[in-house]
Amino acid sequence: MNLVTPALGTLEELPADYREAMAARNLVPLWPSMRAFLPHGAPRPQTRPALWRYAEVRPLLLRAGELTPIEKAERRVLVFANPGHGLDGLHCTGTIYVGMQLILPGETAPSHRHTPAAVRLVVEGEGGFTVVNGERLPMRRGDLILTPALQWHEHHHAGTGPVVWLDALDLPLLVAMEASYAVEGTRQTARAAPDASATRYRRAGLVPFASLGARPGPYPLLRWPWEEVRAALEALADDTPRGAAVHLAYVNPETGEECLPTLGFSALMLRPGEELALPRDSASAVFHVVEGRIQAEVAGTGFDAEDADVIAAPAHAPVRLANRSAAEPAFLFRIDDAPLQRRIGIYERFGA
Ligand code: GTQ
Repeated sequence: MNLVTPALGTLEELPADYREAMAARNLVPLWPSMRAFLPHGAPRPQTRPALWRYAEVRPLLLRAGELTPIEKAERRVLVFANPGHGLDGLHCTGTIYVGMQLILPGETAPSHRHTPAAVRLVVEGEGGFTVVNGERLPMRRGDLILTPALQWHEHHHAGTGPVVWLDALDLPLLVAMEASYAVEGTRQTARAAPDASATRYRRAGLVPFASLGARPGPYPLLRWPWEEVRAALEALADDTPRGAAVHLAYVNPETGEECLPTLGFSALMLRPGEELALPRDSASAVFHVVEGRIQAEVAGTGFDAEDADVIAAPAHAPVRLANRSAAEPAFLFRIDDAPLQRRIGIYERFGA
């Protein structure tokens, strides 16, 4: 059935005295804004398909290292501002904040905690590490590191040369909730032990025996080393027909659910020359090339991307990916807001 709804009344067609009487009492008629707030059929995202090239970001980030000492920055980050949202709102998509952070040898980004949750994906450099609630988490290229909501975290650099990583936070969401704030802390004492990815959660399918009786806190694992993720993708590729997605989700090893309640993380492998249409869904997403050269088409806009580039995809946008190399695999990291959408009951996956 095709419903035909009439055009709705506008503000202009209302008498001026009536509009003024409303405005003076902090009242606004709904109907002139009805369609903007509840568009028919599908959302109308402000977020635009967009690409940030690491080759362009890197020199500007390194220059920030010369211009702004860490004490003057606290976090030395260049934020990827989606052009559909303007430069001030710090949106990469409607819900996802993304930036790239630089730390130089000997520097410390001091301890703090905040209501937005964060994830890091290491882009380059050796010797960086993050401490989360006393756990020392080495930062090697491609590693994923969580700093969940309200967990103390600080970043250090004990090596040489710049260390750069991608930050993704659910910040726009917390800002919309008027719930975003941070607390400063003192330097944490980091335990010398290896992190849980090398000890309690060394292997998928095995958890500490004691977990069966009483589960540990909500964030038992905070670091996923890239070498493990890459090897898992390659093994999965051997058992996946070409054209079907080689796609792994990062999950909480105790619950099997997404790592964070708001944002989801996953890694994709494209075999040489492979093309893939991702199932279209209601989530917004950000793609980061970990390795390789890809062609992406987001809601009809094409991008050529390579190592460390970032692409924003609005909610509901169809995404196609292709590996531009006929010889080498390509690896992508995806951040999406599907976990939040699932929790509030609005996540949808659409047919081709
Ligand atoms: O490293 O704690 O990109 O607090 C933005 C806010 C990174 C961080 C960001 C932050 C951090």
